[in-house]
Amino acid sequence: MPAAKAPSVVDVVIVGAGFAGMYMLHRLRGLGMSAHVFEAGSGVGGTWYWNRYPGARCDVESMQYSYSFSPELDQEWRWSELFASQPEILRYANHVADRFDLRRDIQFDTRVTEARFDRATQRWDVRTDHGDRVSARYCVMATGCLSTARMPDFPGMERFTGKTYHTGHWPHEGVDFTGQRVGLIGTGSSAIQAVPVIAEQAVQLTVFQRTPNFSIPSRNGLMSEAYAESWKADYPALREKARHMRTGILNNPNNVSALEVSDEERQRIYEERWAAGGTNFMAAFNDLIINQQANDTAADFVRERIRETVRNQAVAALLAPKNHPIGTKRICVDTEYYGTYNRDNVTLVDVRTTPITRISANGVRAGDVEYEFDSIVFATGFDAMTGALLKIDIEADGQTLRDKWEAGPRTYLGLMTAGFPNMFMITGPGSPSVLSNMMVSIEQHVDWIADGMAYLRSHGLDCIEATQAAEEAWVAHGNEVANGTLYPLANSWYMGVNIPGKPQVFMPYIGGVGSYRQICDEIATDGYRGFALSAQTAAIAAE
Ligand code: N01
Repeated sequence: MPAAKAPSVVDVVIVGAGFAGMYMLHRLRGLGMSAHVFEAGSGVGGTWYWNRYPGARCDVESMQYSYSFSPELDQEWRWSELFASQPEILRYANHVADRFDLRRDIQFDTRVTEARFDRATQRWDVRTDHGDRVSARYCVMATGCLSTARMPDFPGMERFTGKTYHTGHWPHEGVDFTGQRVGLIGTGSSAIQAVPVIAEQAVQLTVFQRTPNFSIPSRNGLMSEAYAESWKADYPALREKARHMRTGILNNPNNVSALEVSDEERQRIYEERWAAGGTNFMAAFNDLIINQQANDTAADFVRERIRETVRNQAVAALLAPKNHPIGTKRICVDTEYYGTYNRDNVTLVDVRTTPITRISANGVRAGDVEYEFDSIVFATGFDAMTGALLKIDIEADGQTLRDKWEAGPRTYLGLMTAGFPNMFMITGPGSPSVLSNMMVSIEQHVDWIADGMAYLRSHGLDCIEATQAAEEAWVAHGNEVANGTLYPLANSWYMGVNIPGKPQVFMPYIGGVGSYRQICDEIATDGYRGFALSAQTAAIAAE
């Protein structure tokens, strides 16, 4: 793979070559700006580069989980399944990198370690673990929301003599569990996809569950030519419509309360959505995430499906979530997850009643039982939304980002944080990001940032900074919207609860992708309201 070398001076440094970083580079080239991308992995694709666990696939339909910026790309690319698998999405990312000749400005296997803003020059000084040092006018953090894998700190981890894996750092050569006794810790989206596939290979699979999750069958299948064509025939209009949806997904929302219809009608609608599959289930009614009673009807429906599917009713009871409203922890999408517990070689261990006390040389100790394994899979999630950003030493005017966000992330629109001029975040905390179709949110942020840079240039300006007041108002608005929903009731990674010591604040913006886009557009049209814009010459004069 051709390795780009870092220039010493560049208009923009982009951190990360996932879908966000790749599109950012493409847009900046279109503006005639110089840009250099640093990427820790050896290839493009971000999340889809790292998360290679068995069963990994996207749970947004591929016709919608893809770039929309190029009508030619839209027409050329052909997905083989309704919900593409990780290898296919990674092939797509590589195709985009080749098609738009992106690699020549991407430096792989290089991690950004420091970024310091110099107020006098209004430039970022960016350094890497390979000794690169680049001076950049702008720094764009395309570091991903779920890119810092979280390993639990059970005592004895180092003593295990078998193999350990984290779903978010899966070996590129793959893992064959044939003939193995496998322990898997966690029951989030990654586990729910991996469990059915590992169960088919392993002699014995033991799943350690702390919190059961709601999962909807994907009903994935091969994508017919006719289905692909039905999208392609009207792609620009469908893409545009998706940009204004609440989640950035055309999910056929039913704008009716779950409490306004008869029991029979409600049941019929849930059954229809369940049979169709996927996250559209949560769009069955308009109040599922704001009204507990409405939410209970959906949760009860799914719990009933679990009882119907899982033969052993004691196991079914353990798998049925009780402590959070449906959808307030990320809804999962599966292929045969619950049915997998009917297999003789699969065991579920409830670690709430029998906590994992240590990892031993041979396996996992939970309660009084020592489980012996050849391999342990950690499907234990990520330090979400802030993890990757806070791993970098980011500093401006003597203040570090870690200090600034000590009590939780604070941003204006999830795009910038006050006190850190010319540093943008793509899908940062305070934006819809993880509550949306990431492709739609990524493109919206990249376009907004690129348009902003073009605006600055055309107005003889080169510095943009979120004001403290605008940030405070945005954080307050974000909290108010979140508190009007059921989301804060769940102990979720949205709230930072999965990381010991992490401040517990609701991190994404839940006002909806469509209305968020409108707010961002209005702010830009209004001369970037809430941002202080200036020119380097002005800064020097002020000094
Ligand atoms: O991680 P998670 P994930 N002892 O944090 C458990 C996206 N994604 O990798 O809930 C015992 O959801 C933890 O238990 P609890 C998607 O946005 C998308 O699965 O904290 N258990 C939980 O069950 C998703 O939400 C796709 O009680 C421990 C699990 O580990 C996000 O990524 C596919 C533990 C972690 O679940 C993260 O999903 C995959 C401990 N010490 C992921 N520590 C698609 O698009 C943690 N757990 C399809």
